[in-house]
Amino acid sequence: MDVKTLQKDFEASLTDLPPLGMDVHSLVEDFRRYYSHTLGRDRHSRSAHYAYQALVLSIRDRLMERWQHTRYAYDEVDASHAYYLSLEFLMGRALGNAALNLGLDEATELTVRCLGMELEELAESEQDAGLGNGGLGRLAACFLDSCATLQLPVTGYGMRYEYGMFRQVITAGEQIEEPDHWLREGNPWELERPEYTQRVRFGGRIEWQHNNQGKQQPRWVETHDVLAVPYDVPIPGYRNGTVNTLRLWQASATDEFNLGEFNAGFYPESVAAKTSAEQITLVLYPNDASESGKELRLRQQYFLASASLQDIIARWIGIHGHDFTNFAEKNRFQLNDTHPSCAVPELMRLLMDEHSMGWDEAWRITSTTMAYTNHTLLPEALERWSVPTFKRLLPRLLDIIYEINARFLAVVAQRWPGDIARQRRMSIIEEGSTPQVRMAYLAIAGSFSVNGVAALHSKLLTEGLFNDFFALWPEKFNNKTNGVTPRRWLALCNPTLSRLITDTIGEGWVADLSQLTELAQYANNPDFCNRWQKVKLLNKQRLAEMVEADCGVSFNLEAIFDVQVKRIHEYKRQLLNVLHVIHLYDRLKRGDSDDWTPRCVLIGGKAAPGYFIAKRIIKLINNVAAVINADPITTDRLRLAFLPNYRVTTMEIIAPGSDLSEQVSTAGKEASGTGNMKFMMNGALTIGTLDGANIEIREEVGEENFFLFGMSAAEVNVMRSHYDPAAIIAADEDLLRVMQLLRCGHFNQFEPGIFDPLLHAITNPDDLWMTAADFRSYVDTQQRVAEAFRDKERVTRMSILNTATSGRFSSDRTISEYNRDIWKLKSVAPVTVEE
Ligand code: 26W
Repeated sequence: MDVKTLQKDFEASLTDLPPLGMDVHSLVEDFRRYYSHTLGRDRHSRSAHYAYQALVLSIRDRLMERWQHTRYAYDEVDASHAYYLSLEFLMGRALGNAALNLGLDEATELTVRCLGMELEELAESEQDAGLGNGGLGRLAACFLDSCATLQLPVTGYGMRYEYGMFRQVITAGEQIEEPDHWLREGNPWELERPEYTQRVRFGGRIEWQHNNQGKQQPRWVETHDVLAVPYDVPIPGYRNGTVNTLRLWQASATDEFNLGEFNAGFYPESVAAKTSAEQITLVLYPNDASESGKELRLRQQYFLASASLQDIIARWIGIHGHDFTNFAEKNRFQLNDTHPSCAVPELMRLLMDEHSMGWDEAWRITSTTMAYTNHTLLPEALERWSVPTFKRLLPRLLDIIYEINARFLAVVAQRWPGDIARQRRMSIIEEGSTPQVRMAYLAIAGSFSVNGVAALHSKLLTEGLFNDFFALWPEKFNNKTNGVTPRRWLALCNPTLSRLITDTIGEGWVADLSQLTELAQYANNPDFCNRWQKVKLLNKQRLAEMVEADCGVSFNLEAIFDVQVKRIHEYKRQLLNVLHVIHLYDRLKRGDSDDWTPRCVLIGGKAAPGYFIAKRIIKLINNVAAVINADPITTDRLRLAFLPNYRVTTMEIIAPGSDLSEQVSTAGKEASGTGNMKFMMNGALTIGTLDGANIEIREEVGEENFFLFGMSAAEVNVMRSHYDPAAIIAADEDLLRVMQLLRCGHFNQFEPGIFDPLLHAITNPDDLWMTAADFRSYVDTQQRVAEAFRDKERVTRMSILNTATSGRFSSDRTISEYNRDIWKLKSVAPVTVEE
């Protein structure tokens, strides 16, 4: 055959490759080839690790086909696109999810069995992609799954941190952080795309020049440049042929870094500068809800915003040339909190300085494409950057921010003439000894949409934190109650319950979770209830095995599995939970144990490494656990365990095996919560305050199926001025006894004084979280929980109704609302790969 013919055949076959088989035989065939030919293993080197690699490569090929077809389909109709900009994507493992969404789950199971292995064993080879702290990062991951499932042209843009969320090890009851080098053994799920590398500039200064029209044009010179290299991760929709993209940027030094120093003979110094450039994507900041103001963090934020926008603009120009007329119509940027909000001034800069647009046109585009989601009301989490730091790192951006602010304050002055106090309050630049850029205000001024993440949260934003802005632009503000993906958080993590549900109402619920309401009619069906209980027991067993292995504590399967897993923070009140456990222990000790309901309490979560009180709370949980678990009086009646290194993968075991979900934050502090939704979907009952999405959960399931306690957000605010924890403790015998046990060092016999900071926090009249105030109501409500659990039929019915009414908390619903109200994208179905 001559070369020409070969070439033609090759070209044709590239665009028209025969589809890969989706049956077991094709999968086994590919698996075998990858295992022996690609990875060079044989039956003597049988290892879970290489089997995992071979399996991923086989599945990945099937993703690739659909990925290409999805891109073609979007290009074909020149689809409008949304971009989800986030410093965090907490993806967890990909294998099970890819197999499920591609419809390869059964074929995968069988393939692995052919080798005499179990899928679970192989899956353990995969490290969690822990590129996030908590709720905000996991929400981003759930959203991507829903966008692909709804066939929306949405791309995630994030950071390829070399070290993700730290690994938490517990030593002598204390948290130790270990680096999470998750990429050590390679990441078969990513595809490096060096051809789309972008250049991001830092530092330098601005030079003003006349351009050929005689206009002053800025030049950003003497910059220190860093390359941004994209790695693409496929995001498969649920059995619909769509595969979207998560594009993660990695920092890489330019080749000409520090030429000056090279020439001056400082070779090692200049090679060292490479490290400083590449530091940008070295590590995820492990702070959740408190802002640290570190310069490297600002570098990360700008790096993400700039690389992503340049990438998007380059693609635009590739298709439309330099005509930006329809750019605003075709593009939407969703800012996941203020972290990527440099995107506002950066888009202005790119349009004006690099694409010669005037201010007004650039502002029209920016302010009609940006949308901002707020995830917290805590004032300490609101990001500000010092003006001097900003100026040194991003001088041109700061100029643009000042201009945005000047124009914005003119609007404020026009609306409220002479109201200087209000101008000062609303200014994007906070005056003071060191002036600060208020990133939330910048994001609001630059966006056409601002949303909170649960009804209460959105209401509190407009009444409090952002009230001035709400008065100015009420039309911008809206609510989008969070959701979680039912693929990972029910279908994948709870196969036994999924089978029962599908047997009962069909399989439509996976892509349309509202169908779960059909389960309600079986809540009184004895046969169904029986099966429901059996499933729960199996899942409790799985959870108990993990607790035994990771904590060395044995959980009694007859007991209530009472679980609180989330980041450790004072506002989330793990302390309140511990006080209750100590109270139960005290009751056993004093013989108040008639009609006792056995209870196993599990707490897990990471503390920010610099958050002293949170780390001390972990220590308290572990010390209390050690004392009560060792006391024979608690045998089969009470257990407490702290689960180390809580992450996405452990939640996949926890949610299905839990009876009771602890959502006990001080009302008005938890923006939404999403763990609460995962528990509900899997049939756990909730004990919770009127906070975040708990309110909406209770509305859906009905108050008789939800254990409500504590003050409302309004009551919390009223009590603030006259809060007297000492009086509350003195008047409550149970709480007094708990405090006495703590004070006398019952849980720290050989570590005197270590819990004094916690005791002080509880008894402080300025305690923002008002732990003592809700103790009575919490303990009484836990007593009602215990009574309910003595009636098996009743709790089974309640459990079924929780799952049945959880449809609203699918992220498919949330994303449909984002799309209806903010993005307005059309869904696009790719040509399906022939099977
Ligand atoms: C600057 C440091 C920093 C880092 C993270 C500040 C703030 C954050 C986020 C607010 C942390 C976070 O994850 N927030 C959570 O977002 C979830 C998704 O919307 C909500 O469900 C949680 O209630 C909220 O705490």
